[in-house]
Amino acid sequence: MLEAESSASTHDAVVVGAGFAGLYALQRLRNLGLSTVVLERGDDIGGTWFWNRYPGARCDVESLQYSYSFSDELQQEWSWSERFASQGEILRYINYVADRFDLRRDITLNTSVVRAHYDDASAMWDIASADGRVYRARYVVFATGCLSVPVEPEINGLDAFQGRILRTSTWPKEGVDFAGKRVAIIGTGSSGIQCTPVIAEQADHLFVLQRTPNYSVPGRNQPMDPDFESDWKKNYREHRLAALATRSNNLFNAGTVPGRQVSFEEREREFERRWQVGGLGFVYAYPDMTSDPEVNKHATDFVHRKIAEKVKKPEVAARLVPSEYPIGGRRLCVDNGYYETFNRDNVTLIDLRTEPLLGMTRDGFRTAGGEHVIDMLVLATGFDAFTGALSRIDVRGRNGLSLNDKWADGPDTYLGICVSGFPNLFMITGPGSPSVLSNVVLAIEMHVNWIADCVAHARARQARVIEANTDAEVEWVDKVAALAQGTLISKTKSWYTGANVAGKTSKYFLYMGGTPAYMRELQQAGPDNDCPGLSIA
Ligand code: NA7
Repeated sequence: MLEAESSASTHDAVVVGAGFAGLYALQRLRNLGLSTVVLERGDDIGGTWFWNRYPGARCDVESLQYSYSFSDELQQEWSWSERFASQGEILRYINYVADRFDLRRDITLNTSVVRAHYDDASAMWDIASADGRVYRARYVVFATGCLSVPVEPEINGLDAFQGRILRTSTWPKEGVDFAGKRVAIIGTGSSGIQCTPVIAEQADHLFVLQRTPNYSVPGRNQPMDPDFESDWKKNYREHRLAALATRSNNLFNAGTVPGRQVSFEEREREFERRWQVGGLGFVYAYPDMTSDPEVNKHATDFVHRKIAEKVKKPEVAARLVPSEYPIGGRRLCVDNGYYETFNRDNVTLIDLRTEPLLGMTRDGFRTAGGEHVIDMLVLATGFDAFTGALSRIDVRGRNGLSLNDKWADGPDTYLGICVSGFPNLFMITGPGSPSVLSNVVLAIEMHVNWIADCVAHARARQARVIEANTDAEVEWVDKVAALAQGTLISKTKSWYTGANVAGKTSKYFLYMGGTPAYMRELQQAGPDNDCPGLSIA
């Protein structure tokens, strides 16, 4: 029991997080008639798009797809200005949605949730913030994001550095002036790859400290074509349904004929065509891109050649070519001029594999090759994905069971939404669901709709408790593991497998069966079938 419980404010539901997921959860739960409050640690809404405001931040899903589908009026009235929306435009969109659906009145900002304890007797959750406020609610919905807790890298002497340290994951709202500055960036994942070209254009000198090269395809971002947009809007519903019928609920014009069945020359033409179109569609050229070694090697070699063509100095190109893993093992990056940046005179690539980083000094950084003076250090070093946010909250279910204890060997869930022993707790895009392998806005809507339908079902039966059955959870965990078995993703070290966080249990965090199969699972597990994997009492 929490100390300030007597002064707790009581609600039907508490939603934690006011990003895409939290806002839609509020909208749906409120429409069910539930008194709902959203608690957000930031001083404004937007989640990922609130925090990651580094220069060059942009979505890698096309803007007409990376948006809510729940309201056709919204779909029709909002206009995206570019093929891939910038962070700023997505944040404006989220704010527009909050105003349009009058969501702000139920959102409490500057509220960092630190504890959520379930009380068996009342079947209620007591949720406490860092500043001691307590909220009681029947339901708690964690809309805390898959990539919301940054990893603080272990770098010797970081405290000794007298210059400015910036993090892509918590970029200053007022922006940063790089003019005349010597800058170093650590991290060459999506965040690093996106901001490198922009910082290079402004800074006096930029050092890019690369530990593992990543694969990146050109985004070929461009202003929105008004004809394309209006055509899309005329058939929005059909486009959404078509997207949901694909594995990643994303229209990439995915190829259906296996690459193995076509000639090398034909594959080469198709890779080139997709390379020119730009974006993540490159890895959807063939259904066996990541499963057939020959097709995968061809795609990998193709990108290696492209890097060598773009980067003028062969020794620099050689360092940028990923050799540790084939394409598709990690999340593919989408860039706007990343490789070309290394042709600039004011950019130096430092390969930490051959020239290890020894640490920071007062005035810069030191590698095995010597010391470099810098004014600013940018950390683009990634996130404690999937479980990071929940593991930092003291969540306790039945009989005081701690979620961290329950998940000591990995995050067992039912559908990636519920956890047995934790009644009335829901996660949106939680571990064990497709989450980041899909267009996450539609994945969020799918989860919120399922949760809302289950809550409505329970309320219609005047039930107080919705809880995943242990058997159903075990079955789900086995299914997730079986689907991941042998995949390139499961064999490659990355944040997808938890390998980027020291000591993190490497388990299967993602459902890899694709969206249509996952939707069938949700349908079978939902109220239409009387929620067979849940105890509703
Ligand atoms: P990522 O993709 O996890 O990238 C983090 C990068 O930081 C990666 O290149 C890491 O190298 C590097 N890193 C981390 N720690 C260190 C240390 N100590 N020294 C040197 N380099 C380090 O995170 P992002 O933010 O770029 O992208 C995450 C997702 O957000 C992205 O896929 C989109 O979906 C949005 P490593 O590869 O571990 O050797």
